[in-house]
Amino acid sequence: MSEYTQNLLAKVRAQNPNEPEFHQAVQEVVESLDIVLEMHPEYRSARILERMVEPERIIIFRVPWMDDQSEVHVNRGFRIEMNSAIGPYKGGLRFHPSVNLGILKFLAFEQVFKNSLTTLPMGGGKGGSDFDPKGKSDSEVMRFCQSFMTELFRHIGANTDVPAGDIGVGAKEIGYLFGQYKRLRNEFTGVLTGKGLNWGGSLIRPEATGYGTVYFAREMLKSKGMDIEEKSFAVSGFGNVAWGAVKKINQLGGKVVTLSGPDGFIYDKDGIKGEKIDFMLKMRASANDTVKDYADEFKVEFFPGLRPWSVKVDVALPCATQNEIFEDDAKELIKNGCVCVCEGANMPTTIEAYKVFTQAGILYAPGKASNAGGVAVSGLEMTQNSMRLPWLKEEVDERLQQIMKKIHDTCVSTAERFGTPGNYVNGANIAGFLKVADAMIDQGLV
Ligand code: NDP
Ligand code: 2IT
Repeated sequence: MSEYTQNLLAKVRAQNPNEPEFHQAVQEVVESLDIVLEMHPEYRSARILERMVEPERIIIFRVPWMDDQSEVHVNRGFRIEMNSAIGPYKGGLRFHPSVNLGILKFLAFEQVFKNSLTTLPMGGGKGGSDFDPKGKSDSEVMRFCQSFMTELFRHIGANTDVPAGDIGVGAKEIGYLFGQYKRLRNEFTGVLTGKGLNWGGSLIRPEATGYGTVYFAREMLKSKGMDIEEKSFAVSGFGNVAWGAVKKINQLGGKVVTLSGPDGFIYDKDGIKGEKIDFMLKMRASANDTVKDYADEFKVEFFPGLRPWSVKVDVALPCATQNEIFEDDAKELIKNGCVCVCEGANMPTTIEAYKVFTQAGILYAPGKASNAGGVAVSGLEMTQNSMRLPWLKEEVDERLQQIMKKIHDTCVSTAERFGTPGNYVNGANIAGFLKVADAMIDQGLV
């Protein structure tokens, strides 16, 4: 790392204490950018990076709500409006007890680069709450969402900031949030994406992140003369992203043998297919949050407290959460012959682990490139809302495939142009950066 980026990173650490995930996300990006800053000192003198690590605006608010026993609870709500150089802030909302400022800043920072890669006009943002949806009744979730939106509505809008789902926020929560926004503003606009299909949502949005990740993996494999057919996959998580990925892998002839949850992982040697994929939806909706339910239902092996990276597979798709592949996991995957790691989750691989992958020369794609299909179809949902015209499933899917291929090819060509062929991390970081940086320069001191 150059002295300039070392200093920048030291400053980020000092000014944002107790935010290790944010430091990690910034480090991964600035390590890739040294070469760009060397070739283009104008980015340095315009202090583009210094500006990009500082959110344009952070909103933190109180979310009081009442449970079914009339007990009052107070959670903390957040929205990080990170960068609007290329479009309105865009990014999901996460409801999970682990949510804090640092985690949402890392997610918002990643989102800026990801959204830039999609080729669509979207800035970057992220939000959420430390609310734990686990075990809550529908009416409790509704009251929480209404209270959350009662503050958030004044900060967002179809041309300002467009939230969507993430961990703990799916179609149900988006519905409650949208209903409250509509009441408060008295307008029906595309202020959220991931909406219900009969009230402005886009076909394929629920599947988009998982599908997109698999389309991306297909391109990676193709670049080495390989195919998804007959390949075995380890998938982690069992939420929205994992579900879409498992569906698409099956459609393309691959076999998924693992899923994981906070309680451990399951190994299904016959493959997760057919009704077993539908069971994933039931597990997610049950608010139980245990993947062991799958092992009980289909009589397969369950490994409590472990992650699925010790299983022998061709491809690994981490789809649960940040920092779930550590250095030892990475070594284990490579030892077992894994040829490709493609991230469905955001930053699931630690910096030490991703260095193991790049040194071993296997195919490795960072989430900001490979999981961009979710936000890309969110962007297409915004387009359809603006036109007031829904597209057919085939049309959305075709565009998603084109976008994922374009992101893949951009990563490859950019990595090559900057002297690190095959390095998708550099390709994604540099290509994502250049578009936003140039827009910031065009717009003056913003
Ligand atoms: P879901 O809430 O649908 O599922 C998340 C899954 O991961 C749940 O099973 C959850 O269980 C599990 N999980 C969370 N933390 C852990 C943990 N520490 N160990 C093991 N499992 C865990 O979320 P999504 O599928 O939407 O999101 C998954 C990942 O994909 C996240 O990193 C998200 O940021 C990313 N992503 C999501 C997109 C989307 O459109 N939804 C788009 C792009 C990326 P539990 O709740 O009990 O912890
Ligand atoms: O991490 C992500 O890209 C998302 N959670 C989806 C964001 C969106 O606006 O669809």
